Amino acid sequence: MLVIHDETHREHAPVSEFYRGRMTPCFESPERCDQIRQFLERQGLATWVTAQDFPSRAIETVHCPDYLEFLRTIHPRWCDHLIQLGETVDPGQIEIIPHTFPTRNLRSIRPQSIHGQVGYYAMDTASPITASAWRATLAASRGAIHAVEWVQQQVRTVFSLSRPPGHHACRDSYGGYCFLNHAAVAAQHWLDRLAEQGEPSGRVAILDVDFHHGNGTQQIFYERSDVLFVSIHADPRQAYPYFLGTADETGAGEGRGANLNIPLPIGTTWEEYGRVLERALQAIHNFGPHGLVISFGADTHEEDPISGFRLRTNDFSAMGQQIASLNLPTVIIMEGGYQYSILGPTLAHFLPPFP
Ligand code: OKP
Ligand code: ZN
Repeated sequence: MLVIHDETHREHAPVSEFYRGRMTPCFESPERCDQIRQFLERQGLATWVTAQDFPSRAIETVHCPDYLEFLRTIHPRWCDHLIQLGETVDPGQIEIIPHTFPTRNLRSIRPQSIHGQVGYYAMDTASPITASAWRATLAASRGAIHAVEWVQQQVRTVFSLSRPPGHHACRDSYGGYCFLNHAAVAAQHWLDRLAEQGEPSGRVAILDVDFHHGNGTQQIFYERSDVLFVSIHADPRQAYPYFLGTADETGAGEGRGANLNIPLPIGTTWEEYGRVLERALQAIHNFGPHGLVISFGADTHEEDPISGFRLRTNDFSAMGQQIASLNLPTVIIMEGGYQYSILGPTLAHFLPPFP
């Protein structure tokens, strides 16, 4: 398996997140990628490639300019603000967490205050912005773009091993540890390349098998017919992101019918999961896409500390086999998975069925 990986992610190492009413160690840490990298290396399962910079407009297409400007500049501006207040600041130690949000009884007024700006673009308090969050996130999106470049060559499947994850990031909001939506960037870049190659009516399917609903990916493509979004995830009545991901969200406008949510109850095992995966794959097959992007989360594993499905390590072989039988050029993007010890073995079961 060709695996794209860039060490830049290590610089983004949030110390704590606001969770269950207190500051707790951040689940989304560099150790996640390190574990997978070491395991795949030891098993001889990966050919490593460093993410390179390709000319692409995909990030600017799926995200809003003001949001990108915010992500790029907020950390230094926040530090300057603290310095002006007379504080001694070590930027490497500063993690930004919002506290006030424009919820439905307020208005989304363009904020002037730096606190207002953070709340304006955030969806939760569990996604600290570190000094290197932007650099790491950008490297991860670069990996997704580079992965598409490879599947445009002779390579059938490419895995972009990156963090922070991306599927909760919307056109102009961040949350769930996600800042840029790498799966959306990959799909967009793929369509752009198809258009360049004389295929203006290209289609890409995104299959999201992370435990959490990929609300960002859904939002970005909700009104578009060129990207099918299919997600199997924990019922939002029971799990994050709580406010999106029900089965009746099927797309709007041009995108009507191009969004498929399959929510499952906490406690779901492979028996049921495998059945609904068949349904998901049938929908993708019917869509007839040129390529497939997988948002892969290892947090459906029974040992994940913040999730609630009951998949076992072996089940990921079956999952890989089922998806690989679609026989499509495939880009796999790393999303969640927080039980560090099972991440390597889980990927080592999921990846090999792909050609
Ligand atoms: C990111 B990805 C609620 C705590 C909030 C957010 C989880 C983000 C998961 N239980 N934590 O989809 O794995
Ligand atoms: Zn997740």
